[in-house]
Amino acid sequence: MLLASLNPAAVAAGADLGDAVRIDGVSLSRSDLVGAATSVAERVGGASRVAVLATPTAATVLAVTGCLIAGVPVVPVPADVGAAERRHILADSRAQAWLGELPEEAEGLPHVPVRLHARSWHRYPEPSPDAAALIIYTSGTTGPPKGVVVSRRAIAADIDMLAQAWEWTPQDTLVHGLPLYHVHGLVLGLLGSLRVGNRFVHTGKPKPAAYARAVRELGGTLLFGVPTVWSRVVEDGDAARALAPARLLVSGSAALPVPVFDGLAALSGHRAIERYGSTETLITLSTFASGERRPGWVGLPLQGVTTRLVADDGTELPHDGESIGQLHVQSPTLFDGYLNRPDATAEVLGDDGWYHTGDVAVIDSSGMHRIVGRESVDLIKSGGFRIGAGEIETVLLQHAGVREAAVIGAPDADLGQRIIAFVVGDAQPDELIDYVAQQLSVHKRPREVRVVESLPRNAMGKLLKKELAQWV
Ligand code: MLC
Ligand code: AMP
Repeated sequence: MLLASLNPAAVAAGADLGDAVRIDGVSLSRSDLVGAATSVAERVGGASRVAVLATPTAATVLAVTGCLIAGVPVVPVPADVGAAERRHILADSRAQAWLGELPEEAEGLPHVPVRLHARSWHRYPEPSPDAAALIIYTSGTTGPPKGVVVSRRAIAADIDMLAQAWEWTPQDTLVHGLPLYHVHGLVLGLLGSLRVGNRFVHTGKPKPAAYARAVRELGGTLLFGVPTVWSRVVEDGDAARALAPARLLVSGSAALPVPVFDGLAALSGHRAIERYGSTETLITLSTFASGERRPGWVGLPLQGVTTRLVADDGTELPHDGESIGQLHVQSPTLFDGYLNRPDATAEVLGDDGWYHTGDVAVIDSSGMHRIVGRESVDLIKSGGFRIGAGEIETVLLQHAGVREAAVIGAPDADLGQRIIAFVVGDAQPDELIDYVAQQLSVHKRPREVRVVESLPRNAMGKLLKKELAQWV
């Protein structure tokens, strides 16, 4: 059973000890979760796909849980989604309804509300492990986001692998304040907790003081954050020191800078666990609760995962801690393809079952991995969000005041990378930042727009992004 801790028989037999989920001022026991989510399942059962505006609320928790009980694939929609991205996700996924919260514009879809106090004790048969659980939209280097089809089997396998690596048990209290529309917050944080059976606390926003409070007042033991969160925790020394009683601090979704690792260790006494993955593979590498934690390195393959390093000419490179190559992964947690995009799937998933991550890495003789960077400069990670430069350029070019646009990710101490757009035209920078926030998602907006006379191009007219990066 995917959400093993919600097994109705176990809940009825008294496994329901206190609150299982705390979010947005609402506490739900395991029996509340089963009753209310099964009531959701009754209302969506039979749908082929539903969209959930994934705000950090109890409605989102119950919507996703209800769909997983009924075997209805969920399309999580970013809580801060803009108009063009929302239309794309709905059209591409062919979601049949909005379940839970309604966005500003429903785009003509019917609405199925989530009722927090409704209860149903109907028992659903467990859907096939091969069935799709989630379709998560994620950015590529060009074009609009693609829907990554994630099976129930992949999710269950990943959580089990991580539970083993992190010695994660029902006695843990997992704390995070991350979005519930990506792998980190939704799959690992929420679904992980509902599978393992630990208490789950969502802090709303991942503010350092909120993490400190969750440890102090709620006994948080297992804390998740993207590097930006940990860097802000280190900046706030009191919050960092308050995390000392926790069991594990886990960082992922982007590279954890060594000074942040060191700062956390000095202030909280915790050497953070790093782990690495993607929407397409879920989490495949991690350091272990009982093993070495090496700053700047993301860890070893989880059980069942194999990796290889491949050179540009296709030959395999040695695991010598120095050779840099493209990282390929084989894992029971791989996605089932991009929805409606067999072409794009074939580009990253070989016939031999190896997924080409697009990341460049080294592996040492003990199997420890270091992520060196990405193959493409057009895939940006900002605050742990994956954002395609092409996606933003396309939107900017739709603005009447923009003739040319080029987007890069510049190094940023807080966000890892900061999105900067260079435009040729007569629009105002603030107006363009707002325009992207309204069309895509607020978190995809450029943090800076520079209006320039012309963009650097070679003799063929090709944009020279490396040169642009040097302008910053
Ligand atoms: C600012 N705001 C605007 C705006 N400018 N709103 C509208 N229009 C504009 N032009 C508002 C925002 O709405 C928000 O309001 C506030 O300003 C701050 O927003 P922000 O600047 O974007 O937040 P910031 O503090 O920079 O965010 C940092 C962060 C965030 C760490 C909280 O980046 C984050 O949550 N990252 C997590 C990403 C993640 O989970 N990735 C996992 C991918 S899965 P308000 O009111 O909302 O505060 C994956 C797999 C794996 O990668 O390995 O895990
Ligand atoms: P996403 O699909 O949003 O999960 O983004 C996946 C990408 O995030 C990976 O391909 C990496 O580029 C990056 N990533 C995730 N975790 C880490 C990590 N621990 N260190 C460095 N990069 C990471």
